Amino acid sequence: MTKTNLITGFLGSGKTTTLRHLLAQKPEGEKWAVLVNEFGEVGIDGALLADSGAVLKEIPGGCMCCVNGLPMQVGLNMLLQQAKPDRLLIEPTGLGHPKQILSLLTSDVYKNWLTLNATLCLMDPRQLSDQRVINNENFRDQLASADVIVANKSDVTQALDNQALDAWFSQNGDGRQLVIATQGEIDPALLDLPRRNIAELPDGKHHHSQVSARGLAALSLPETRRWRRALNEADGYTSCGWIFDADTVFETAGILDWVRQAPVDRVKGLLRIKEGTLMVNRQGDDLRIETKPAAPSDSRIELITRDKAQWNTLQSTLLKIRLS
Ligand SMILES: Nc1nc2c(ncn2[C@@H]2O[C@H](COP(=O)(O)OP(=O)(O)O)[C@@H](O)[C@H]2O)c(=O)[nH]1
Ligand SMILES: [Mg+2]
Repeated sequence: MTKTNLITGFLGSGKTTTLRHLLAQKPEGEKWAVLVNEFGEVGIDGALLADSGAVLKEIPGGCMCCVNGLPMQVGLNMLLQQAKPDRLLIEPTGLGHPKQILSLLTSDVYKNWLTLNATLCLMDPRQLSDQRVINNENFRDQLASADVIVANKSDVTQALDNQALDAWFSQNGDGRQLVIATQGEIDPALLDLPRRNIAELPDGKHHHSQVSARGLAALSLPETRRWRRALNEADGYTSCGWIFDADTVFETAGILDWVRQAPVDRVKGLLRIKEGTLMVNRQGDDLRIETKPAAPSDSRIELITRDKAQWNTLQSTLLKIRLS
């Protein structure tokens, strides 16, 4: 039986950061697997987790519980049957539907394969002051279906955010454990906590568009052999991602400015620069930059926003930042 946890949380709350911390604590000799589902079509979290020593399966492009749960079931079956991991950590998209995922994981199909332990939900307490986030159904469902709430980013939260967290938790805590964390540095022992009996959640609206405008915009452009773009739209959010071929190199200062200034909620990317690989991960003003000397096998960057974005304007600036 594979001990399994869902690691949920809204866009940019720190799920992947937490996974990286947990994977770094993996006991020698144990086999861990990670199933990561991203809202964007392009898939970047996998690359951020690639050096972790875990067996990794990515499902990009929307919510893994949708389309009858098939993409998730295929990915999950492959991981459980081929890798037979001791532990499985699942990161759904920040816009995912935890109820549907939990019901799949607790269904008969998996009862001989996995033991579902506590669901951990990451949150950025600053989001409690953002009406559009707290009214978002996915945000609310994720917190409601969690067994442990992890208030992350304690290095950047202010007194007001902590008051908002206290107020929220006294109303919604419901006897659950609250963990305060920075950079997702939580105790791996939390993974062994059992799942609580959670109240039935109301069925969330489940309005994911089934047809995304995959690459349509790029088709008319003569340069498509060097890059393509893909859009996804669901639950009021849109993502736009670009993949460039292995020979494309970006100018470092220019791409960093573009990442900082793009008027969107979320930016994730893995890009070839002269010095090797640049990894960028931005939520609001939180920006993490990492570099590696080796060049990546392609360059990819993804933006997510709930407001209308000028994808074509952003794209033409992005294309100009290429050195080759
Ligand atoms: N300041 C600060 N930034 C954080 C913390 N945890 C994560 N981040 C940053 O928040 C952004 C989103 O993190 P990520 O783990 O990718 O979020 P995910 O979308 O939930 O997987 C990245 O820029 C992280 O470096 C934290 O505790 N403090
Ligand atoms: Mg992530």
